[in-house]
Amino acid sequence: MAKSERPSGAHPTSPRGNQTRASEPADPKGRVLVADDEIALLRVYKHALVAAGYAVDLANDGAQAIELVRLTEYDVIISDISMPAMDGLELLRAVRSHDLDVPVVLVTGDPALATAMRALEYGAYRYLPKPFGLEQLTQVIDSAVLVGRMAKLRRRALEIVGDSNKQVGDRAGLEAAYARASETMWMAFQPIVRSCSGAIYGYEALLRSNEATLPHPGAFLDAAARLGKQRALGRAIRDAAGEAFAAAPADAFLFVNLHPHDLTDSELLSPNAPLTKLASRVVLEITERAAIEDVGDALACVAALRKLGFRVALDDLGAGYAGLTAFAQLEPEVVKLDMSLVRDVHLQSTKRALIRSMTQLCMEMGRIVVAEGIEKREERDVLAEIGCEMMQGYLFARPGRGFPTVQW
Ligand code: G
Ligand code: MN
Repeated sequence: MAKSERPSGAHPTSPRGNQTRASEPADPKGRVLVADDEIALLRVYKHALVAAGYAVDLANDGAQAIELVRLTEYDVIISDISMPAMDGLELLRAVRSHDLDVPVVLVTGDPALATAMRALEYGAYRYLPKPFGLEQLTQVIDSAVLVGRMAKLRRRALEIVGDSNKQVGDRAGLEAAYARASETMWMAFQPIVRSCSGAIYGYEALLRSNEATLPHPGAFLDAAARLGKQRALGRAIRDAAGEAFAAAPADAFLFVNLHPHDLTDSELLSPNAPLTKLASRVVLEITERAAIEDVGDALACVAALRKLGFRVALDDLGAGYAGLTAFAQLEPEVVKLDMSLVRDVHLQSTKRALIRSMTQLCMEMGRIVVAEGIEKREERDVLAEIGCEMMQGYLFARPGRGFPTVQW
């Protein structure tokens, strides 16, 4: 149902009653929802806002407010901070799971710096300590309406231009999006094949979710980092990958991406973790994009992982800024060449020469080379001729549910 089609029974009866529609301006400047547990105050707000040209809905607690937000698109929401059952900050968070942009103005009779800061951190548009003049209120609402409209336009522009990293506005919106992403998270698997035969060597587990505002794993992981939930997400990924892999072909390896951050999580070494139980079949990918030097005892941790039976791959080689320190320190059993190196390798002789040298060096050191992101037959043929042992990319199979079959 479209938000503007409100069923007639949906309005709370008290305190708004049936006179609401009658006293609304004919062509309102916008629609405002006011939530406050003091009914007398609600009437005052309403009177002032209707006089200023707004259509106004009232709610005398958070639950009623959320009910209305579900059915109606508001231009601004005003809420008292202290209300029984659901306070203004909780209301703000609940609002963000329905509307990422609507400005929320929080008012309070008990201004405390800590609450004010939390209100702003969670994306309240303004924090108004009582008492304030009605003129001040209408000024704040006038500007909030414009800001809210701008936010909606900006989101539409982002959808067109496609910078999907920046779609979730404030912290409350980010939390709501992150919660939805976590609920719908699943692991895709992409085959890694042997260059000589196309036989399966292993599968890389790749994070996926059905949350539209965090449309790729990078956005999901960034959201976790911004919310301080990196460690929890890392665990969820490893557990989900380990559990899903129970259904994989018997002799395949499982490749799992780790953030250097995950190396400091004691759970990583837990004998009871689903992944630890599979350790001898697991290759942990550590990216060259993030600086491993920043993680205090990363090397001790990698040594402990090897004791448990894990192998290590250096991921995204060629895409990092970090020189070869990670390569030297990690002593990876597997090296994954970044797709930026692989792309058009048949057309660019410098790339070809570089990959040839890297591959030869790896072979001399007994490391396995996986070329990532292969999309074209010409790339595959050149890489096979150079001697890359393993390959991965859309040309063979896209990441997908279960264990996708290979086109060879
Ligand atoms: O950083 P890492 O190498 O783990 O990232 C792998 C990412 O690359 C995944 O998100 C996966 O979906 C994507 N990917 C895998 N194969 C291809 C490919 O052939 N082309 C492109 N463009 N992306 C790929
Ligand atoms: Mn990877």
